Amino acid sequence: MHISPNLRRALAAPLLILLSLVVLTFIASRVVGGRLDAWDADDLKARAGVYASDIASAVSTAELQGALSELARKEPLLGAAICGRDGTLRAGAGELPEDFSCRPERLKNEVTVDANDSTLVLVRETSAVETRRAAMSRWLWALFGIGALLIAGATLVLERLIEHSLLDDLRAEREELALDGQWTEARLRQLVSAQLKGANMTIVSNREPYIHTRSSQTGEVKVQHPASGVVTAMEPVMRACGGTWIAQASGSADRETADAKGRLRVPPGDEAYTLRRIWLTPEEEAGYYYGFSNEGLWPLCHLVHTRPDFRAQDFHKYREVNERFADALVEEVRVKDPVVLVQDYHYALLPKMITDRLPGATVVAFWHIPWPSAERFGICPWRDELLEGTLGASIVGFHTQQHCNNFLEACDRFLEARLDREANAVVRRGHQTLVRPYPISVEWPNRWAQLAPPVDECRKQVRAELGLPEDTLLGIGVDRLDYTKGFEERVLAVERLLERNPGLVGRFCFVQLAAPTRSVIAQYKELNDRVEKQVARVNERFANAKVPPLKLLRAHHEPPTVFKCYRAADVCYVSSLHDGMNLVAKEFVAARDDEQGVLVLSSFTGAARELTEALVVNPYDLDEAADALRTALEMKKGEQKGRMRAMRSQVKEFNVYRWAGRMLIDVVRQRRHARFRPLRLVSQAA
Ligand code: ADQ
Repeated sequence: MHISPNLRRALAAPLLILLSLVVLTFIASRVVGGRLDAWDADDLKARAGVYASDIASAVSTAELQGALSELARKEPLLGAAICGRDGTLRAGAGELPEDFSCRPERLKNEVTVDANDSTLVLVRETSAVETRRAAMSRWLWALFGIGALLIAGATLVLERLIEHSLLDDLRAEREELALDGQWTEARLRQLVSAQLKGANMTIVSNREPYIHTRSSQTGEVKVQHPASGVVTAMEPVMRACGGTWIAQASGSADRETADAKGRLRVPPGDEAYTLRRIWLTPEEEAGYYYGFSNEGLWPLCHLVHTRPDFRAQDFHKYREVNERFADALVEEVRVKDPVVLVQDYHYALLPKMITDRLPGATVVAFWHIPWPSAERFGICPWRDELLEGTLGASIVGFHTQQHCNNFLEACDRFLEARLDREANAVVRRGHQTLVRPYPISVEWPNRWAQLAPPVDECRKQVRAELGLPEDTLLGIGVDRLDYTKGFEERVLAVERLLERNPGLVGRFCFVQLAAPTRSVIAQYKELNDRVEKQVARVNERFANAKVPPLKLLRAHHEPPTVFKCYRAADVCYVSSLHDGMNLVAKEFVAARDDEQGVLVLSSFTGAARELTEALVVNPYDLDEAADALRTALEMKKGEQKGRMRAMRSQVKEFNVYRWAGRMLIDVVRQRRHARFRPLRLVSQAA
């Protein structure tokens, strides 16, 4: 008969218990039987003591015989005898066995009592004792048998229960740490509460998620959502996970809406986490933010032919501000081993500063912009310090594998560090940093898309608000006014489109929402002027009273307006010259639940690797870009639907919850490894 290993394992414990109880019962019946016998003999001996004195006082043989007969009659005896010290039989009564002898070596099983110069010998009737002994044995076997069965059964059940609950735990953990399936806000929240409970999730970023501003006209305080990819991605994650977000204060009413420490609960009206604001002095902001971050690191990391400016005083301010954020973080976290998500290039030094202060912290440093090649990175005078600071993290994340490779290459080239190519990690002074690609995304389902009016209404409203006829073909661009976003190339592509397709003049308008950004930096001011002039020139060249070729709306727009524009457009053009991911492309896809609209996407964005159904172009190649715009405007509805549907399923599956989930699963694993580090066995010298 074949018995499966599982069944064999399950039966082993109960069988062992059964076997042990059989042995125990056998020993118990022997011991208890012996004891019963001894008690019986002792009892008889005690009672015989009374007769022994009569026997001792008997003077005649008849008296002796009479006393013995009396004894044999009253007690359960076969017979009784009086033996002399010399081993002779002096008198006997009852039915003494034939082979009875008074010799002391033969008196083993009989009960003997001293009676003066003789010994009273009692030969017991053993059948009653035997019967009692057998009954006792039966009871014992029955009792132990029932007990054994009960214990074995209970063990079996208990074993199963424990196994099931362990399996359930393991299954739950495996499910929580698995990536497949749809990621939602609830699933992310569940992961955090089950695996990172009490880990005090804290985010540090430059941009704050909610800016309070007081209107100079009405005096009213308004909440603004900043135009920032970092905020777009991190805000839904924080809403799901809770915790604290530490960021630079930036609004005119920020101080009055926070407590004395700069804390407030957000989102307003639907409070889910704490925002801790930090106010920087104008000198700090000039050196850390405008100087080193945006005139040094930003152009260093983007291949856009803008020369980085490195000034020592800026770097010192950058270091000081990183220290200030590290101090604030220590103030905010209440545990020794928090999980800290450090966002972007403004805080390259922060991971090490945090782990110096809180060695138990798990720091993830996510770099939202590209990481340049080692050659390019090497021109930064503080490259070693930046790398060392970043390597204070347990995990360093980028959008693409290429950026990871560039980072690993820089560590290899500029630091004394070991690259673990198999684990994709850098090991320096015993500290391991994993380097991983985590392509960022947008929330799905997207709340702004859900709140927006139906597409037809959006089309009508936007055209009416822009003063355009209802049948105008509409192109849309949504960006911060940054030189990495390819504004000039976009305007030139529209110009080339109209040049090559004169029939579109008066029918097509490209609307650009451009949020002013970093306008104190010279290159940004110059870009602003150049774009303005170019737009004016193209509008003049293809002048049309009803439909100008370009509309530049230079302002920050709140998400409902941005999403209305996405839904109203026929084509969205993302022309970044170099971009980590570019969330505008993914937002456009998320906004189009009507499965219409075409995305023309620069191949120099991280998004182009995922959204392969977009019309992917080189934005420097104006002919290619113009052709793609024309193809988009002429594309049949069926093809639009096919492409949009494929992109929507990609963004739905790889949404921002999955992005955060992947990162946090790696955090859970890292923390587990840190807790159970392999033991280093050192051979002891004799
Ligand atoms: P950004 O450079 O800010 O992000 P992006 O990813 O496109 O670029 O995100 C921009 C966000 O700002 C979007 O949510 C968009 O809707 C919003 N926005 C843009 N213009 C706006 C306007 N005029 N008014 C209002 N809102 C506007 C950085 C990196 C990117 C990376 C993200 C996230 O540069 O490469 O994708 O972080 O990691």
